[in-house]
Amino acid sequence: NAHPSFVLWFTGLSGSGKSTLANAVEKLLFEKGIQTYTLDGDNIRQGVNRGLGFSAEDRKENLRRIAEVAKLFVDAGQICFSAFISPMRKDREMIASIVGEKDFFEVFVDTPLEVCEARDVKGLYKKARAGEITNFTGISAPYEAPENPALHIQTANESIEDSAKKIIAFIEEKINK
Ligand code: GGZ
Repeated sequence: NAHPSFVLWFTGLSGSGKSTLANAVEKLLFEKGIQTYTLDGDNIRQGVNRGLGFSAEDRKENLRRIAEVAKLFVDAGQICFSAFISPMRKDREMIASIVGEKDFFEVFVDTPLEVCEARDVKGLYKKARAGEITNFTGISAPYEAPENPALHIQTANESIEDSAKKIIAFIEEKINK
């Protein structure tokens, strides 16, 4: 009854809903007896990656280390979710090659900047517009949208539950194959 292990890598702007979605999916899977682990800013940027900032170089190093950690979860037989902006295509390619192409699935949490900025849950967009935060993704730093994601989620048009169900369907398809 072992299930396959792999990484679902959520990419999208700050406030796009990456962690919220990963947590919703995690909860639904747990109810079905499938355990997952989510890497996100709360458990990574405060810990292993404390001290890294948001320059292009620091983001790359942030993501490289996270990819190595995600790979360990795959080695341990787990399903791992990873929720980081991961704005650059090149860096996501690096991640895929560290994790291993066959175990890496990109989930594009495609929430338009206007929507993320209107939500502004943490007030960061306001600060970025005021120049109090520099290098802010979508405002003063780039975001390169995935061209061919395994899953494309548009949170502006559907509920978290509906988005989560799509992701669950994708995972169950892989598990039952
Ligand atoms: C983007 C920033 C920045 C800058 C602080 N740019 O909404 P949040 O708060 O919780 O998510 C954002 C998080 C992004 O960290 P990641 O590790 O996901 O980024 S990356 O993949 O690019 O390395 C935001 C907060 O950190 N934050 N400053 N300048 N987001």
